[in-house]
Amino acid sequence: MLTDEEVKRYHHNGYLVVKNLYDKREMQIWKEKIITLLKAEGRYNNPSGVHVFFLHDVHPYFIDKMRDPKVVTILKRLVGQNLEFLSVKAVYKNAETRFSSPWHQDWYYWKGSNKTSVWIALDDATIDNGCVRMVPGSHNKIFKWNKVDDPNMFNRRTDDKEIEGLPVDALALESGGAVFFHDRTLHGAYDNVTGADRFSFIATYRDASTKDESTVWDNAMVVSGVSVNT
Ligand SMILES: O=C(O)CCC(=O)C(=O)O
Repeated sequence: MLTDEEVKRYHHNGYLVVKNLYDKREMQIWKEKIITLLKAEGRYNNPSGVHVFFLHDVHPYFIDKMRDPKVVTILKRLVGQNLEFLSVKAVYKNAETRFSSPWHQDWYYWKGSNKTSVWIALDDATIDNGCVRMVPGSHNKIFKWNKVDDPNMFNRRTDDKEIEGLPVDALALESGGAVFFHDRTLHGAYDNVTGADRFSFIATYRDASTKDESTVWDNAMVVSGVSVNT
């Protein structure tokens, strides 16, 4: 259960780190399952190191994880009593996918109502192997962004020069740790200069009591309360 201080910090910074949300051994199981799923879909060698699983494609094992009270209880405190799960993204950086994830606000990709995502460390994430970094307070505005031709799937991004002079928090986290973040929080990840695995799993939810005009998702799973969208 979050303290009032943590909830306040989330609203102030646009993100909240929750260490040890999951057990390290459990993260190894998730990672092995994700590798099996990606291999089965022929996605494991995808040079982008990114794959989105929409609801119809999420394995029942992970459906249960996405509605686990462990994560839903926190989201209810941060977002509200009515919640829908939308999709989950595997980001698998390794010796072949070493590049940094560029600065962006997730909202560029989906628009509509605001969403909240949970970035989960499946491996220990450090500055050297590409942990995420966030600009605290950036969720209070939409930053300038460009559409670029990026085979690695990050084709909507904010130029590095927009970040100059802003505070940047590097979120090194041991596996099992999580970052809850607003979809306007400006974020990216460092290069993976170690070449070792740095896997993350990013689950996205929305406030189900707010009508969402986004066209990215055909369906959603209510994980708490009722929805005006489904
Ligand atoms: O490298 C990462 O894990 C961050 C990826 C990311 O920011 C995103 O997919 O929105």
